[in-house]
Amino acid sequence: MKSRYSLVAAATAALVAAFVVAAAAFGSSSSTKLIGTTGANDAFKITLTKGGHSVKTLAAGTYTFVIHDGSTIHSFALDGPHGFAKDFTTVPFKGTKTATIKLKAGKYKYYCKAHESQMFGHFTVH
Ligand SMILES: [Cu+2]
Repeated sequence: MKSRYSLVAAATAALVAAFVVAAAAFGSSSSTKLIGTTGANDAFKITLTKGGHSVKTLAAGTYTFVIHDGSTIHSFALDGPHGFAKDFTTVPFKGTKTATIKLKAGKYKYYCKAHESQMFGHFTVH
C-alpha cells in the first residue's frame, strides 16, 4: 500500500511539472518587444523603439523584433558583434515581419541595405 508521503510527493511532482511547463510557455511569450520601422510612406527614415522611445542601450537577452517595412525601396537589417548579421526584410518586401533574436553584449547597427549611409541607427547591448 502506498504511504501518504509518496502520494504527496507524486502530487507535488505533478504540480512542479505543470508549473515548469507554464513558466516555459510564459517565458517564450514575454520577451521584450522592439519595434523597427523603415520607409514608412517611402520616407528615407529608419527607427528602432522600445516602449515608444528610441533604443540606445539594451540589456543582453532575448528580444522580439517587430519590423514594419513600409516601402518596396527600403529594408531593415541589423549587424552586431561576432559577425552577427540579420536581414529582417529585403528591399522589395513591404509589410511586417517578426523575429525573436538573442542579443549579446556589443555594438549593433540597424540600417537600410539600399541607403546605408543615410538610413541607420546604433545601439549598445550591455
Ligand atoms: Cu532605404
